[in-house]
Amino acid sequence: MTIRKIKGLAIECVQGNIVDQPDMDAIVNAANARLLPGGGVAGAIHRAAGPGLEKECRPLAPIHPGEAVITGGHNLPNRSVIHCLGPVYGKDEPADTLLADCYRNALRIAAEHGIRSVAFPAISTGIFGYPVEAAAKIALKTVLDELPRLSSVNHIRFVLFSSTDHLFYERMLGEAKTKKQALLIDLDGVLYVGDKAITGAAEAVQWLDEEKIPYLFVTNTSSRPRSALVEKLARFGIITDEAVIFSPPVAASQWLKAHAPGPAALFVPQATKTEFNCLEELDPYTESGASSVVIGDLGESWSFPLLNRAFRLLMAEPRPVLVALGMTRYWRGPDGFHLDVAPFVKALEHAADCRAVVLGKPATEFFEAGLAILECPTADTLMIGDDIVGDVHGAQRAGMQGVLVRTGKFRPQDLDGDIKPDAVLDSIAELPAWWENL
Ligand code: AR6
Repeated sequence: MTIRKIKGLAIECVQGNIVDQPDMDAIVNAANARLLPGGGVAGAIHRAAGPGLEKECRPLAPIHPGEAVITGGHNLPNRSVIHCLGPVYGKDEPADTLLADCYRNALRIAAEHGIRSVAFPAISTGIFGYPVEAAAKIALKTVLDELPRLSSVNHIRFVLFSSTDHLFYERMLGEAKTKKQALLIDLDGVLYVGDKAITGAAEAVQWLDEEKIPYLFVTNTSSRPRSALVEKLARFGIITDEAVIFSPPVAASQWLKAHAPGPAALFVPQATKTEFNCLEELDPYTESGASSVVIGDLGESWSFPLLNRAFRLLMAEPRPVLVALGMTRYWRGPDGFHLDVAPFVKALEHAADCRAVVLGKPATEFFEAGLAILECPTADTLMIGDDIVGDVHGAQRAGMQGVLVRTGKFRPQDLDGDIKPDAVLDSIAELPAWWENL
């Protein structure tokens, strides 16, 4: 059995009987024009549903090739039956359009009725004589073309009677969708710079929502909690939710709970501490007894005594683990470049002779944790960011594609180095047009 997840829709094919799909809301009937019991699929469905189905069908008939109507499931385990009349091959023309109409109309009726899962037989490929390979390609293409309009429908199953047909569907489904299917999106520098939105960013995110393309905002920001980022994005017309934002504090608090329970010495801004609520915080004045020393972006709050306290904690026995909330070297604000987390972590690693666990970009583990939330295979995901190292190279090392935008911290010389982005866009506003041509 092959299941593909494409833009939030699960598409699968199974070998079996259409009347034996109890987990599906609706099954599709390869009907005849009068919606009567017949051979093949129609015969099986009417037999399993009982005479009530034929009675309900009577006033709905006749239907024409390409049309679809819906009835209840009667004695079937399914809520509904959608009846389609496929074209008779060599007679009803244009056969390909009429067959596509069957799938399109069935899916539109399903969406109108709030149906979530639909099982299709290979319409027209039995008594009506349509070559199964050509029919299969039309079926899959039509389903994919309908994706943006599927609303409630999130699961489609092709049910094939014969093993040969099933094998062909398996292969076709396996080869489908060469496009990338999901996105990780950096925030700062991609959607906004400082307090200024990037032109077209809100529209690009809205387009992702409309197209149902799964995405996760992946930021190395450790200077503010997700709640503040949600508010900030809302000011730019981007309505989102904390669950769609993945940041080093979130990854770090999960990791510390599992790997270094005990008092955490938090070198993060006060506002970000809420993300670590599940951990015990070490008293801010002690210089020993930490299980972990967590370094975030303290910006101008860094001072020698503060950095030195982190160093002393790291030197105390038993030695705590040093955790870096990302390894971003610098960021660009409206007034110019600012040191980020990495330089301070490097200083502490050097002085205390230890290696930090990096829970943020460009660490592969961080990208992988984000991908796990998206439930999308690595190879099907791309990362879009303004940092050639943290975003593009980090994503490429984790097995994704990395797309660079010429906004935020981008500098033309970024393109002269060894790291080659998979694509370079002037800004995220170009994303929809670029994606369509993938
Ligand atoms: N479950 C899944 N697939 C099936 C089943 C089943 N129970 N039975 C057959 N198939 P067909 P059509 C496969 O002939 O070509 C009827 O008599 C079958 O192997 O049911 O659209 C109607 O009354 C084939 O691959 O549908 C119409 O007059 C595919 O399903 C006419 O046949 C479709 O076969 C419709 O012809």
